[in-house]
Amino acid sequence: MSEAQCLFCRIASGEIPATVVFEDEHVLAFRDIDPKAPTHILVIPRNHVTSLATAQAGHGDLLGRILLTAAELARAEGIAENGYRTVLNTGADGGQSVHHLHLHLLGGRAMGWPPG
Ligand code: DGP
Repeated sequence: MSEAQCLFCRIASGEIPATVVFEDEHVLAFRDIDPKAPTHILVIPRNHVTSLATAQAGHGDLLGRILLTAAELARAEGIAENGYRTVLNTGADGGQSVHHLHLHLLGGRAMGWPPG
């Protein structure tokens, strides 16, 4: 799929609307359209990276920004004290359905383990 057709690239460009909760020049965070917990936010890089499997050493700073954005949003959502789950689904067996790297921030309820 070309980046022009990528769903999350289109959300990052503003072409497709989303409930954006944070954005800067590097990352965008918006509410998942099909939430699996009271708080379910996706944190994505603005520029296209297909998955963690295709990330390069040069993406290290960006990946750190994504994680730290999730931690900051957890505080803002009031879920940091009780805890939360951060998930990067990667590839077919990982359950990745949108092929633009995204970190799920899930919280507001107790999570089970192991995941399905
Ligand atoms: P994954 O299965 O890990 O690739 O997660 C993709 C997530 O993206 C899934 O939880 C649903 C969400 N999603 C899919 N399409 C849209 C959309 O158009 N808008 C928003 N906000 N979320 C979407």
